Amino acid sequence: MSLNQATLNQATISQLARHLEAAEMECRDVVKITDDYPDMSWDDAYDIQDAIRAIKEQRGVRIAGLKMGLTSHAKMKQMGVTTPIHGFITDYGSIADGGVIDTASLIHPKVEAEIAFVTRAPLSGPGCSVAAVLAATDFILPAVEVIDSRYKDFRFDLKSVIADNTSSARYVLGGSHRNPEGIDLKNLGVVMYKNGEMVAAASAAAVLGHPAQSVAMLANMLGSRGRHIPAGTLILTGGATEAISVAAGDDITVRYQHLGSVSMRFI
Ligand code: 0L1
Ligand code: MG
Repeated sequence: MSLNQATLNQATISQLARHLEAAEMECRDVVKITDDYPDMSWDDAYDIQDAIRAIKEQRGVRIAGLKMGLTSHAKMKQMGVTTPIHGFITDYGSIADGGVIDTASLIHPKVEAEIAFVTRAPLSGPGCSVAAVLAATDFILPAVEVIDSRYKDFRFDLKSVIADNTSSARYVLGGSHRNPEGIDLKNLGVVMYKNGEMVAAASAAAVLGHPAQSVAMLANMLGSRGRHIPAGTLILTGGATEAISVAAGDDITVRYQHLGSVSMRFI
C-alpha cells in the first residue's frame, strides 16, 4: 500500500469532519486527530477537509476561494516539513477592510500578511509554472488571513492541520487591486503594524520565492487529486510574514508596496 493511500473508512472520515467542523462553529479547541488515528494518510487528511467543505455547503455556505498555507521556508522549517498545504476560504470568513473581528467567535487567532490572486483562466497541473500563473492572473490584491487552529495551543502535525482546513478562519482583502504586470512581485515589501508598532516585515519572496509559485504549486497539488483551479478563483498565497497572535483590543494594519494597506480591529 502506498503511504498516501486512504486508510480511514468513509464513516470515520465523516465523523472526524463533523468533529472538527463543530469545534470551529462552537469555538472550542480539541486535541489533534492523529492522536487517535496515527496511521491516517495524506489522502485521508484531504478527504476530511473535503467532507468539512461538503458539510458547510449543505448548510448554504459559499466557498469563496482557496488558500495555500505553510508557504514560507521559515514556517516550513519551523514545522519540519517541506511541502505547503492547501485549504479553502468561505463567504462568512470575509471581513471588510477596516472592519471589526469579534474574538469571541474565534479560539486563538493569529494574523498573516498575504498576497491574493484572482484568476481569469483555469490553471491545472502537473507542470503549472509561475509564467502560466501570471498569464492566467486577472489581478492581485493585498490580504490579511486570520488563522485559528481548532487544535489546543496550535499544537498539531501536518495531517491534522490539513484535515482542519489549514486553520482557515477569516480574511480581509484590500480595496485596491492591480494587474501584476510591471510590478516586481518577488521583491514586494510588506510591513505589519500591531497597535501602531511594527511587528513583522517581509518581502513577498518569502512565499516560495515568488507568490505566483504558490498558485502554481496549488494547481499542481490539486492536479494530483484530479482537480484544477477554475477561472475566477480567489487564492490566498500564504503568509509572507510570520503569524502574529492577536486579542481583543488589537488594531492591525499591513502596508504593501504598490498595493496599499489593509486594516482591521479585534474586539
Ligand atoms: O495559512 C497558513 O499558513 C496556516 C497553515 C496552518 C498552520 C498554522 O495554523 O499555523
Ligand atoms: Mg495563511
